[in-house]
Amino acid sequence: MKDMVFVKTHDISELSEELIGKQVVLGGWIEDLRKLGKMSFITLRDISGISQVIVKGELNDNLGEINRQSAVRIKGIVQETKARDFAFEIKAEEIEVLAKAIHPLPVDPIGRLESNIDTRLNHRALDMRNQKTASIFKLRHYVLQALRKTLVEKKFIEITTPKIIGSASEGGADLFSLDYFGKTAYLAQSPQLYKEQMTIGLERVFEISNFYRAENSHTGRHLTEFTSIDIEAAFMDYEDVMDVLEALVIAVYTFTAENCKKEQESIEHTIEIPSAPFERITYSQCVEELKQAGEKIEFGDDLLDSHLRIIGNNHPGFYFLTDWPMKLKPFYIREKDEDATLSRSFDLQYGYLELSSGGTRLHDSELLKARLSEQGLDPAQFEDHLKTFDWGMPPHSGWGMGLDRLMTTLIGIDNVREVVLYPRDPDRLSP
Ligand code: AMO
Repeated sequence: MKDMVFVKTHDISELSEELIGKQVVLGGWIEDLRKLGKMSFITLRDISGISQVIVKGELNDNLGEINRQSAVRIKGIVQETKARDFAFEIKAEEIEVLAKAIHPLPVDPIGRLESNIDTRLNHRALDMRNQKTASIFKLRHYVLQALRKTLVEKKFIEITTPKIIGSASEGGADLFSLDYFGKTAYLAQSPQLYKEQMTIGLERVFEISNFYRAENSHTGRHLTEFTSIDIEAAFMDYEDVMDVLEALVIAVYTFTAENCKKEQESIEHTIEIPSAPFERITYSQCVEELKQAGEKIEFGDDLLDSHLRIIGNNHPGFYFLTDWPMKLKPFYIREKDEDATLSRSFDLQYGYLELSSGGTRLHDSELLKARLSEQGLDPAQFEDHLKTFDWGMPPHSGWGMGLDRLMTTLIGIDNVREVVLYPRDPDRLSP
């Protein structure tokens, strides 16, 4: 027979008119408990909502002390309520404490006592009982759904590439290394080489996975482990994959704006659907704007955070920054036919924040070998990758977008740690 502690007949959100007078068994956590002499009022929460439970008579006399946030199972009859905050209430018949919560808890899940982000991250599982935090992760779940649905509709095939690799995918810097049975292995920085290879058979692929960067950055937008959404598509140029990216961002915003009303209320932020097309500004235009703003910058210089803040102020919201100088781009990016100093590449920006970068790739193995050498990389290290270019490599393009960063734009906050369950940064390796 099934152990009764696992039996729950309804989620709180499933309580309805039809259930009035009927018995239900609910399971959840005690958010509030008020004893008023002959009667007690319990506020019970589960993932779907909250309900009021009335405890009377002998059950009330024997109720004893139950700490708030203890896990309980409550059997009772559904009835109408006069309480303003609830649609129904439960007249309790049985209350079973399944697991006690200590008092006081290290963070207050109701959020009445605010905790700083480090304290919340140190007790992340408990933080998830805070409705604001839970709503952020429900939104992340809906974002993932919208991403997958939209990419599948555009005929992209989902792949999973290795995270333990034998040589760098993005060049030498920022690699975590590990001992792999006496050899040195690395944690993948991106699926770059694998996703490109997959275009020779699957044409259009995408991956949503965690990747690793040994960057000693202490900002609100850098993590050492981040979630990346990557695509790669045969027979598409960079402008085509920019269109895919723009449509995807709009799909994510539209889906969550329309389907996540409760979550938006809970985080006190309204999702505004951006309008398309996103502005497209070239790197050269950017340099001109910066010069006009009095910055000392020349063509070929990388854009610093301070530069991007100026450009972001001039162009709030989403915009593409295109046609970067070749010398600022990784080895796999192709140059423009009409000007070899420029690349077929782009970043998607949200104000000062870089959300994505991508471009058209070199698909000729000789050119790719030459490029690797030019950038001081050893083609021998890329032998496994280079040989696939002799098997009928189609012209192709793609991009990678940081999911964590995208989430921050969606919910209007500026620290990626808020949208990652257990963030990893140079100072944080646990929990
Ligand atoms: P890039 O290195 O620009 O490009 O990374 C793509 C996007 O990934 C996110 N990102 C990060 N997010 C949080 N913390 C980090 N440390 C971090 N590093 C990167 C950013 C960034 O825009 N292979 C190419 C993409 C491609 O051309 O397909 C690449 O990895 O949002």
